[in-house]
Amino acid sequence: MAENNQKINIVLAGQGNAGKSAVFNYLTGLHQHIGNWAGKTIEKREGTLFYKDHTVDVLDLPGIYSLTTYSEEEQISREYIINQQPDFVINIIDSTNLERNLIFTLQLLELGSPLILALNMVDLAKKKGVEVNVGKFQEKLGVPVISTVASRGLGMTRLMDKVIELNGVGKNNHMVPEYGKEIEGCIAELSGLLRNSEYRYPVRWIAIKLLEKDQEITKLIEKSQPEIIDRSVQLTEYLEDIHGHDSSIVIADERIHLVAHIIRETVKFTPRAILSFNEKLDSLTTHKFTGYLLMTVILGGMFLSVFVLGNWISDWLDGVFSSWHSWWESAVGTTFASLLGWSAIESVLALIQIALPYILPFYIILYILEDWGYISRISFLMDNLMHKMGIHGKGCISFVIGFGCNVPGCLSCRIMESKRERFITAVLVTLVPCSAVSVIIFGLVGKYVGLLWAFGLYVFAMVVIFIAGRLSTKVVGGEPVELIMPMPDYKTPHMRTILVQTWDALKEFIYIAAPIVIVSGVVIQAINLAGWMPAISSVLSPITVNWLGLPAITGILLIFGILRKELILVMLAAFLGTANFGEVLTAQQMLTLSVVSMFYIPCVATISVLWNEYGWKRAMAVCVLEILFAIILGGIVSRLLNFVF
Ligand SMILES: Nc1nc2c(ncn2[C@@H]2O[C@H](COP(=O)(O)OP(=O)(O)OP(=O)(O)O)[C@@H](O)[C@H]2O)c(=O)[nH]1
Ligand SMILES: [Mg+2]
Repeated sequence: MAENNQKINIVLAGQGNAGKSAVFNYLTGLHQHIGNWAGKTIEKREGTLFYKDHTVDVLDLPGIYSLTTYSEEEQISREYIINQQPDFVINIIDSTNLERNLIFTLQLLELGSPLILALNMVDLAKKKGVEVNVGKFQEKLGVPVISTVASRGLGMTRLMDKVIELNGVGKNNHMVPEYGKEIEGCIAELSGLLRNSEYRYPVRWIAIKLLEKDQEITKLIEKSQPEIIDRSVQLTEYLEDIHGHDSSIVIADERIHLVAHIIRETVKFTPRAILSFNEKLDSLTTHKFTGYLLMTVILGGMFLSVFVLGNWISDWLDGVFSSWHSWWESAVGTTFASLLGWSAIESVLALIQIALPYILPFYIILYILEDWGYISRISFLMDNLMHKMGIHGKGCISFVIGFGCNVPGCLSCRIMESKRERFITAVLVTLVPCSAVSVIIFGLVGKYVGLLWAFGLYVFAMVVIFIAGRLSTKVVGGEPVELIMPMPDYKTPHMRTILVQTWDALKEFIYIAAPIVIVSGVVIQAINLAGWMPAISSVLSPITVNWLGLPAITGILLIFGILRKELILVMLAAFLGTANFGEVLTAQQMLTLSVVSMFYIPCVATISVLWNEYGWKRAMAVCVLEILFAIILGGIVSRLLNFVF
């Protein structure tokens, strides 16, 4: 066991997308989600590393992606830093974006945190012609600076060596950001008034926050020393009179100047006459004509490759598994127990044969697009359309993530600025066809009705989401918050990151889906063998058979589908003993079943996220509305299809 004095706590903090989770993953061997857009890390996550006789607890914080003083994420970081008093705060900085990143560094310096800077992404900075003089930089800020390339683990050993070298040495003599004369005068006066009080925060920092009109700090001081607030109000008015702006803007401006000054003294820019490949790509992919064209090609290509690859793997597996049933029967016989046993096996085989082949390529391609930086471009291109739905363009990021799985899709809505937009976006995300629904669309409609019909279903889902967005904005009211969205540079996708993340997604799929599938398969078979199936099916048949025109068995499948939507198809195959759905469903039924599966209810995992984030009343309201909507829509679609087939 490590001794107490060998335990070190470090916190990784920094702007969104700076590479905190990449550092965290490298140090701890854990797998926090990584991607090239700001706002991936939702909850703080802890991990431990053993290094040179030290136990180092590492904490990955959500990124800061707004420069306003009131951003929730900045509060999470500062609360954590002040309350937990970590031994070191490692400020991860994106070197390609120093202006933006250093503003947060100044705030950390003001907070008096024991700071070490990791100048990350120096590989990309170099390509952009940005070269930081690390020695000068270190001197200027008065804190140790290590250059790193977190995605490849470069500089991580030096970072940890620095932590260990400085452990117990005491605070370093860091720079105190200095503002203009008037502001310093105000800070000095407030600091004087605060001098004898006992707050957890440094006095100078509180003074600055009061001048910035930070709501939380103002409330805190108002409770015990309201006279200080009276004075700070006078001082902010005085600053606003001189500068003609809100005092928080005056201070933000000064920070920007300070950062510009630091950069001027420590960074060498070598302008390049020729645009890099990524820069050219950036203008092409965000152009008002080529941008949309490329988006259609990229997303179309994505779905096409998932379909082609998925079909190919699925057919190949079909051949592999085809003789297993007869083996089983000849080996174990056809007793009640053996039939149930086969149901369990059959369910898993169906899962592997029907779901996995589509989910695997889907995630690989999604993670490539994510790590490359394309997802932010999609939301940039879709910004106008998203505004028409009453939400900010970055909501589109949640939609794209939702294509993988609605759970992280709904969680990522936290990047939305207002509660109103958060909720609307989350509800709309539940309508996005996730990879489980895609299994149904590809494996059923794509394979047996035609690829164009499958594409049509995606377009149909988009139209439904758009209309639902417009309606919910009308119901909830309000306007989207105007906010500039950070657009990360393109990065060469990192293959290891992509494979590790795909494996994580698959692992979760296997660990969670497999047990559910086995239990559901056995239960359905037991119900069937007991002869109860007709009774249960007939309860639901007014909806399934009469209204939707589906076989009666789909009723029970739709109920089990709430657990996981791919179950609808997997259980159907297991129950029928064939994955050749063409024999048992008509094209019209396949399309109707897909439409209903797409919208009829979020799966339990998504419901629990909605419940957690927005309360049970809203979660239940969403479920009930979606069930009604899907049933009504399914019946209409089924009738309309009468004219086609
Ligand atoms: N080229 C290069 N890419 C990097 C480096 N560090 C991280 N990345 C990539 O940068 C992107 C962002 O990395 P993350 O670790 O997810 O960033 P984060 O700070 O945790 O982001 P949030 O959780 O959203 O705040 C990912 O695509 C990484 O693969 C680096 O040093 N060089
Ligand atoms: Mg992160």
